Amino acid sequence: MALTNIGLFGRRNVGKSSLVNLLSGQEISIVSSVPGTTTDAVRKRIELPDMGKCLLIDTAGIDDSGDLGTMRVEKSAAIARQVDIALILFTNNIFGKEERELLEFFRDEDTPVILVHNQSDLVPLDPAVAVELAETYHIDVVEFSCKNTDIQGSESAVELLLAYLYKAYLQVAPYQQRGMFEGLDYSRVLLVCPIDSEAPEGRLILPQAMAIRELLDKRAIVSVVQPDTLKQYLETSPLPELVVTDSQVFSEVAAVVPASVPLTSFSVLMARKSSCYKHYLEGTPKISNLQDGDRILILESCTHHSSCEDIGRVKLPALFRKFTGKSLEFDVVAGLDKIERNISEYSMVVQCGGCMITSKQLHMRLKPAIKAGIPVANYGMAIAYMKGVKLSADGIR
Ligand SMILES: Nc1nc2c(ncn2[C@@H]2O[C@H](COP(=O)(O)OP(=O)(O)OP(=O)(O)O)[C@@H](O)[C@H]2O)c(=O)[nH]1
Ligand SMILES: [Mg+2]
Repeated sequence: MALTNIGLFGRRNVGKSSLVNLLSGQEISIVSSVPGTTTDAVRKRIELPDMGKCLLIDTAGIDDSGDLGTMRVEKSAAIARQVDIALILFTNNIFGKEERELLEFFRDEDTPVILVHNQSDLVPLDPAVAVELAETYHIDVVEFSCKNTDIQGSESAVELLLAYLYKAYLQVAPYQQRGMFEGLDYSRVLLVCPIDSEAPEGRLILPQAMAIRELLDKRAIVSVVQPDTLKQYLETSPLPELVVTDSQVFSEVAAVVPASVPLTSFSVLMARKSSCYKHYLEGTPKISNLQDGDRILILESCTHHSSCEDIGRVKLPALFRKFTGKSLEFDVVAGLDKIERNISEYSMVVQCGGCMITSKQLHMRLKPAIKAGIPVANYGMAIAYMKGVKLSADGIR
């Protein structure tokens, strides 16, 4: 199960850093009575009961002012977009404009929120405030104190908070990524990684590095070759149980690897990880139904990787046009940029591997298309389909 990102938000001095320290059992974040103590976000990996690995993200106050303060507020807003679960802390029964805007933002993003009235040892939660929030937003408030965690009587406030966190976690669990090789039990795997002019200097790209790491974790034996040494490898070494290739050389590799050996690509494995995989499986064959004048949206989630950029802007559109023989229009939207056109103007949406965004971000990105019944595909699956590589429901040839 992947890491669950839990963000703590609220005004300055409400006790965000104190709560991070309390949950992690360590003095991770600096706590002080000076408002604006936390400037840059502080991240701490912890294990929470039943939820496994979580990343706590302590943020700067949402009410900070001045030039630097505004930058901090913007930084907190950027983090708000990345979290799976949000805690909004408030004190003194003040749940004002900032908190309401934040709460509504999370609602729009389908991010579960837990409201925490902190410092309740100083000023207890006013039942009228709790009722108003319950009526307006259908949300409970946890009465909490970092200083006196027995505030809830027999049930400690920490236990109550953990119970709320677990409830929120169950809501986001369906988005959580699976491993690239989850459900695939191969102990000898060959990876085909082209090192061409588009490869980054001195390192492997993320899906390749992730695959190697995951296979090593599974105690599999991993071999790595370039496309031009693949033949030599197959002639001189025992046959691998699975071959994983870069999508761009899918057909070349498929021609050389014996039909008896299961074959897939890094981007298909990335697609398998995602909660959208079943939509990709359904959507990809719809490429064959595209008509002249159809418009296709390409969602490219990293902004810095030149080889992805080239695939999304040049290679994929060329492949679509060649395969369908139709005149098609393409829009590329990079990063988490806004999609300008109405989603209903598109006949298909093609998502990149999504290795640079969280599974929830990917899910949210594709949700409007899925809701509107527009076929969605992923780079690797679309490429395999158009290159004539037939994949099973498990993503394997
Ligand atoms: N009495 C009481 N004091 C608390 C509680 N939680 C935090 N504090 C105190 O409140 C002050 C602010 O706590 P922080 O954890 O630094 O607050 P913060 O929200 O991280 O503040 P910024 O980083 O400035 O945004 C510190 O003096 C804490 O010791 C609480 O539940 N009760
Ligand atoms: Mg702080």
